Amino acid sequence: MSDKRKVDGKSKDKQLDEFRVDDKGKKMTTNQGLRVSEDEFSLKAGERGPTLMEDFHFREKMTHFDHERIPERVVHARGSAAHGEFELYESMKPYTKAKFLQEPGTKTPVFVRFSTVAGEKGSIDLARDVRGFATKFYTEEGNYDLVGNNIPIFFIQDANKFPDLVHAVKPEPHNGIPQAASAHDTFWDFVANNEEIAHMIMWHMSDRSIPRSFRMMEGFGVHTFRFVNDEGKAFFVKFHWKPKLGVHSVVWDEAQKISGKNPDFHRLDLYEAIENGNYPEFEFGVQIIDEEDEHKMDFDILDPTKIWPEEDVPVKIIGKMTLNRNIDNIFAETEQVAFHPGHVVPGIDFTNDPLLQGRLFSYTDTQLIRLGGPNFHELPINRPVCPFHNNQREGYGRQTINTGQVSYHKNSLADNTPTPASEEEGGYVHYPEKVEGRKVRARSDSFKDHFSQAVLFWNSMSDPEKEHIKAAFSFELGKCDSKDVRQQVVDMFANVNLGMAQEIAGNIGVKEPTEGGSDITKESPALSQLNTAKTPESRKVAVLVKDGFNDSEVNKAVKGLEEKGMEPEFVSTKQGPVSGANGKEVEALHRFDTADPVLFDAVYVAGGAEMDKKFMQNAGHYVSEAFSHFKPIGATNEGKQVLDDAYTNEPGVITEDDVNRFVTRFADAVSQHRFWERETV
Ligand code: HDE
Repeated sequence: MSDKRKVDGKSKDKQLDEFRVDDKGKKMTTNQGLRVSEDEFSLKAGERGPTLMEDFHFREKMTHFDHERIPERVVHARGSAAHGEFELYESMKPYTKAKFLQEPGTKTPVFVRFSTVAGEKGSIDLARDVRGFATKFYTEEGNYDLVGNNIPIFFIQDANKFPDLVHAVKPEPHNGIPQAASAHDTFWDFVANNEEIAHMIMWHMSDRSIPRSFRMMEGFGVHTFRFVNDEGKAFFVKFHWKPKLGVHSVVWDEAQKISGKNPDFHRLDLYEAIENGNYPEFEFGVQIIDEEDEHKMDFDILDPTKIWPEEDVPVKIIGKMTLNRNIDNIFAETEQVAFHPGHVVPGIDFTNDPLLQGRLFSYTDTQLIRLGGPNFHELPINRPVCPFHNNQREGYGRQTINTGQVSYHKNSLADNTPTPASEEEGGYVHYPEKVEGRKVRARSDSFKDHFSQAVLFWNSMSDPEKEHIKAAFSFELGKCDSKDVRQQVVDMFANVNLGMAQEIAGNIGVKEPTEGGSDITKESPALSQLNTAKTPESRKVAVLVKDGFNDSEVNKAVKGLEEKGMEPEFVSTKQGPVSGANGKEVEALHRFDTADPVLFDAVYVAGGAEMDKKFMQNAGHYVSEAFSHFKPIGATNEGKQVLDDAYTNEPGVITEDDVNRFVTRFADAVSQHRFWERETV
């Protein structure tokens, strides 16, 4: 086995190949390889008699089934994953000796698992929640895991509080309600009693927590880490993933409807994008602060509730990750993958962020219960692509057959092997940071400012984003039974913005706070999603079509949309062929009732001469729903009859008979993502 493991760093796929099994066309056997003659009926004493203990096939099959479940992750249980590769643009040699960050052009295989946090494994994708963004780099020096989120900060400052936070957000223990939702008393009670959470809650109430797609969200390492170069010099570093498609979100009403219409919306979006060759791409960025400048910011850089504003510390883009292969098996890969912030390589090190320090314990601990023992590194998805040798032995499910008599160090019988490697030979040496202090259970004074960056975040939002934040607070608190909790939260957030808190108070039936506000005026434009990348690529367009449609024009329009990178899909009253006026057919992939406007980015009403009442009603619903979610709407030919006067001249509504002009204008509208102007209309 050790030889087979010696594949180079680019061959994770080849390595996984050794474990892939295609059962199609094969004879059925037991797990012992014995051919099975009958798989429908158990072995009985007489056709109507009892089943016999002797039936080893039944026993094996049923036992395996009975043991199919493993404990789901205590957080981030709901996940969707893909394979890909990371390519370095720019050498990081001046800052880190990590081998995969030295030579521009170096490619490293990766496996990425996206997740929600609070919901159980089978819960909805569109919950208002933080998204996990965990990346395993299979480097030549061992696996490096960047276990991040789509929000750059965290709820708490010290790992000791993590179980409390998670207990508060999970379904309440007395009745198990609500699933995958923070809109309930215990979560907001925790918020009101833990002010360090203020900044994170602003992000949680923003559009960031209802992403349009995993492909359209940023990723962040959250903590401050260390880069260490080959001269032993260290730098503070924060990690970023920037999606090439920009950062985009859905609206809350839409999110709730998607949860019913397609609870697997994000999982399917990721899967389909990769199947269709729309490979998700994320650029990798680093923010670097010299060690000497550790105390130069107006906050403590070890505090995980703080960002380093990009305008103050620019994000240097150093590479790109492309997700280009779907998983083969969700259990073997997505479920069994084991991430750990402590999986590092030489040149990447930790800081004393007390949240990070606690995570360094928790992740291995959780894998032991989840994956049933200490050998989870041997599972195909977790194996490094470089060889691994040590004196660890035995344990549940051990696969490696270590040969030889010796399993200890130091030894003379095996000539002291396996031998620790020196730093020059690639041995990991912890950064020799000087630390001294008294043992205390305390929060550093430098961690006590909980509101400045919450204000910075609020100041940086555009008007529509501010409206969404107020609406989200009002929704979430509106679901809390305890008026006292609602009041406490509103009073707390008056520290961020008095007007915001007063408006929320007015919505949720509690007293308007009279004191609060902040004189901080600083903004960070990078925080607003309105300043993100915009493209029509890979956007899904519902093309509403009916028999008798203008086939030459509509086909040209649809082809034009495809050429601009969009994914048009025909929707009609019936699935199957729809005939154009000149006899050309298109295939309706969906009926109105098997799809829904919330599952598309835009609606194009092509219509047709044979539009009947059913078509008009359903198409009218598509248009009004898309309109109320601020989506682009287009209509040509007969389709224009579906759009009544209410839509004329509204932003993002395009009616146009010239096909070329229609395609250009519609593509531009789709790239805008949403027309928030309508919200204020
Ligand atoms: Fe996690 N976290 N976490 N977390 N976390 C887990 O590990 C934990 C934190 C994150 O797709 C668990 O394997 C503690 C921050 C992701 O498999 C567990 C603390 C960030 C994933 C755990 C944190 C994360 C996890 C559950 C506070 C962003 C999913 C199952 C100190 C930087 C990884 C597992 C995947 C999963 C513990 C806080 C991200 C229990 C104790 C901050 C993306 O070990």
